[in-house]
Amino acid sequence: MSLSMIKLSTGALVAAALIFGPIAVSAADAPAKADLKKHETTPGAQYTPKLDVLRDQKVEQPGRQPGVPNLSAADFQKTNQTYFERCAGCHGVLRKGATGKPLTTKVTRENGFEYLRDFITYGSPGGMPNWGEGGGLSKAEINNMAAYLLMEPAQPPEFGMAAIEASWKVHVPLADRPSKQMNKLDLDNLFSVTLRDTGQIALIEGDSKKIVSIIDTGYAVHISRVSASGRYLFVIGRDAKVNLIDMYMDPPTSVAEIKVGSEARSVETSKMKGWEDKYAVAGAYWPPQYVIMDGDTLKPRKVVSTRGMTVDTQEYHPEPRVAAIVASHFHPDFIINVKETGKVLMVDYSNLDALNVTTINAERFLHDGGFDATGRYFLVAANARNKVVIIDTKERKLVKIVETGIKPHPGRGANFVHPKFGPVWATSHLGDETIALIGTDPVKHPQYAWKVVQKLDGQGGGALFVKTHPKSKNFYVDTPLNPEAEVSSSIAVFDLNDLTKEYAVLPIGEWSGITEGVRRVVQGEYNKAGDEVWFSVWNSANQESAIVIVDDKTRKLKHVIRDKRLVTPTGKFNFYNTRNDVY
Ligand code: DHE
Repeated sequence: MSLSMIKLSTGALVAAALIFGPIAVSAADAPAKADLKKHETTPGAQYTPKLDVLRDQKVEQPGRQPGVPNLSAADFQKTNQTYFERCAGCHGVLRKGATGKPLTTKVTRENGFEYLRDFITYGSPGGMPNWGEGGGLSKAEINNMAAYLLMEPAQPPEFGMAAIEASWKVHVPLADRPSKQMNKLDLDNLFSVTLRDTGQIALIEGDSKKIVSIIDTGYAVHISRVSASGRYLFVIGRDAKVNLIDMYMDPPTSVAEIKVGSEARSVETSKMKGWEDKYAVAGAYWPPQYVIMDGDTLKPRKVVSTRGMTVDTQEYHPEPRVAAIVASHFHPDFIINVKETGKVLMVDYSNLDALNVTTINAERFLHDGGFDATGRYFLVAANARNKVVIIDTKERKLVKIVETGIKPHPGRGANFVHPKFGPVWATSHLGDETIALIGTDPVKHPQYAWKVVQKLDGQGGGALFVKTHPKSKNFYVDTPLNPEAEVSSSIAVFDLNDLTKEYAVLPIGEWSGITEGVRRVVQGEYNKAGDEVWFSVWNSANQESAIVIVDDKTRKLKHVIRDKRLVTPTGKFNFYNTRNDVY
């Protein structure tokens, strides 16, 4: 029995042995020390969800149980915040495990307080950071966390239809909206730019490169999508707030908003012929659910839980998060990727009262993806499984699951015609320097279809997004999470005419003219014509950021947008390319 003394709440020393009962751990049982350097510099480790919105929700403290420690109400809420922010991304809100191990009380109580404390302090070579040794948690915080993990998990509130409806606001009713475009903007060549840390988007004109409007949206806004007609822009924040922006108004205005949960990342709108602009859908991380809404008002129609069995072990998972969502061009389907259970749901929205869902068993940890050039096949990364899943959206079936590299992260991927292998779709990787090209033409190039036909070597790991355009002969790969400053602030560009040639490096960070900060260069996005490509130079909120525009033909600097309103620009969504799935 351990006799160590631990501080469970400010000023209170408690004998661990008295509280926890039989916890026998000797120093020799403590886990091996993590290689802190390795963890800090592993880009994949920096790229796990942080439930920083959920963090601020009050949760109910579990009642006392014999043999289990208690924390003061203040320490419990504070520790819960830390858990949601730093641990839940890997271990799950309800601690059932995701990419990290389960931390259910069955597991934690078996291991005991001291083991947990040491594990949190020192981490493990398996990927657990060492929070105690320069990892940002004090001894008292670690003790509280070890005690917290011995308690039953705290469950944040659900967010059902009553809460969703209560959050729904129509700022401009349909009757008060114009029937035609009232502004002079070239809507097709406009960009919606995420201003991550101000919870806003900037609308930037493609031709003049001028910021025409800054619109308040959700907290730590994540992505934008454009309705099939091009009239409506949908923006989702990490706080699960969806804003509907009417681009016909002068100026474009947020005409409705809604919250679909407490934490979310994805939104999409119906694109099937005959269903254009009819519905929108948003997927939540917490609670695990998706919500179908009217496309012109966001009136919530249907909320559906994604809780269920995992594809592999077929065990119940209580919090499978909704990752990427795309809209089918072949059926009135939303294609909804459920992360922790590894299922792709093809949700037929043609009859919301008898929802027909084709559930495709894919692979766990689905994250992001996009269509092939024909729009028929959808390729999505199961990043923690190093695989890409291919779905035939016409036949509503799984085509193949292929291994690509360590932690594929394609964004929506990039499509081009390879001189030897025909049409391919590309993904970069968070965990290695390779870019995998997958053949996508089963008709004219069946021998290459759904295989990794070639791997290119890029600048390094920490890549998030690849980009090209049907009219371009360039293929760009970013590396914003690479630990080397030179690599994270530049872009590799390959020549599609000759992929045996070494890539060229464009020093985008330097071109921005900004000298402060890490200047991470992230997410290339083409203009409508496909003759220029825009990159974000992403600094922290109190530093200057910029957008650097490259002339695609010459690969030379064309323009830099520097403006004090451009705070933490990350994703950029060209209206034409986004609504037509051009990438
Ligand atoms: Fe993203 C897309 C989730 C961190 C910028 N991001 C997506 C999608 C998901 C997702 C599920 C796909 C949406 C879709 O297609 O419907 N992102 C997450 C996370 O869980 C994660 C890892 C951590 C978190 O807590 O949010 C995360 N993402 C980031 C960033 O740190 C990035 C680089 C900067 C930012 O703005 O926060 C970032 N994510 C993006 C961008 C896209 C995206 C720009 C859309 C890319 C595209 O071209 O479609």
